[in-house]
Amino acid sequence: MPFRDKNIETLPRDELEKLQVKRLKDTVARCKKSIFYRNRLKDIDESLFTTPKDVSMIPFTTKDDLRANYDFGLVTVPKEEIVRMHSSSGTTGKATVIFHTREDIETWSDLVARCIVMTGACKADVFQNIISYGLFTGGLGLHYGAEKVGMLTIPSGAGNTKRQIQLMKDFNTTVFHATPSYILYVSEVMVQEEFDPKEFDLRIGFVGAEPHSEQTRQRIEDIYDINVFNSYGMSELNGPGVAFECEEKSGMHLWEDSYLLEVVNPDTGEVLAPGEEGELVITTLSREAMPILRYRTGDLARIVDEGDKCSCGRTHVRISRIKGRCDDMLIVKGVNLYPSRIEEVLMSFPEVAANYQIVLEREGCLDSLTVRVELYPKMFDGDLRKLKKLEADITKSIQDEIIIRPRIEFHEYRSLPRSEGKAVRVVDMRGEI
Ligand code: DLL
Repeated sequence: MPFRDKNIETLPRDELEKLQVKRLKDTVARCKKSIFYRNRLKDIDESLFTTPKDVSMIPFTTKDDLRANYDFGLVTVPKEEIVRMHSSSGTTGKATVIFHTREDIETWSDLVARCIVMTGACKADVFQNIISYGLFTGGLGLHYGAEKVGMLTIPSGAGNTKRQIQLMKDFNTTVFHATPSYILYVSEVMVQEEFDPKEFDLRIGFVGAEPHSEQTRQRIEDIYDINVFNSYGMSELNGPGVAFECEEKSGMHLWEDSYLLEVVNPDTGEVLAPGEEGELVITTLSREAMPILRYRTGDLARIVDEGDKCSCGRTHVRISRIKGRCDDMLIVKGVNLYPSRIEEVLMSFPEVAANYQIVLEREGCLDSLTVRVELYPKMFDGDLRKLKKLEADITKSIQDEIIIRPRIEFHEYRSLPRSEGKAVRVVDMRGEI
């Protein structure tokens, strides 16, 4: 079983918690140097902390706090110490900015390198980083980690799909990093260009940055005949490298020497017991320029290990696949639903291609839900009965899952919009009531 830093990755839980308490105290003391936290933490005496749970004495930090303190309000070092800025993608409002010192970049790259090694990828691999570079953290985040591991790193970025395929062929790429939706699109273009996605030298894929179901992972694995690992992170917490799957693929290990995890009820903020699903709240434990305390990530998941050690030997907590964001929850005809549940159903039908859209409209005073589904070309052979049956089967399976009866609209293969980065799955045209 490969490790990048075996001592820390397999540190016994009691020692890991001691380390967390020490780093939490240091982080709170450091935060008090920032304009934003100075006031907020004036009644907190971190020297009294004895367990990681004491973090719950500290108030939450939200995305709105980051926006309100744009640009340097959370920074704890002189400006000359800052070497890098990143920004969140701003899919849910104004972007937020994050700053790093040289040491922060080192720590972040080490965390990413750990993730890479944990999947079995190594120095001998050729790594194609098929994700945006720039303010988005996916590109540079993985890039620095991959170079630490010593992989031949191809910074191909997102887009220009035919060139991506050419690079894969010419340089015998063995590992890629991409959003799941884009790498599925790449496979479609391969087929169009008369390549078989299985004929490449690929053996491992890292996918993340957007919600995706287990079924979608399996599709990518089957199409390319590779192993695919889920990667979770967000710019406010560096970017990728927060949590990643190991070879066991039974949850993503969240690096607890650098991140302190709580799962809370998104409505009340109450801390939940291990195993309960809620919003991930994360405190950075090893950041210099811009440490963040109890950050409300907006992401919904649960702790999956409840004290069992992973067979890989790592002691760091495992979290489930991200179910969606609290603000992704759709309320349709009064029923709460997450798009990921519809995706799970769709991807269990082999006739259905990987790209889909959920469209919400208002008809009179009622909501309507339409699922636009792409079908593989072989389904359009003039056999209407076959299509009708498929429509009825998908409608029933979705209704069984989410209660609401959807309208299913079939579209030709590769006709729905594609994205090179995060896919946009929901089109809500209901407007304000
Ligand atoms: O998406 C960082 C990243 C890049 C992670 C590459 C993994 C790979 P942001 O643009 O700030 O950062 O968006 C963060 O994306 O709060 C989640 O809602 C979502 N997200 C990230 N990874 C996953 C994942 C990057 N594996 C937001 N599964 C997060 C589901 C994910 N959602």
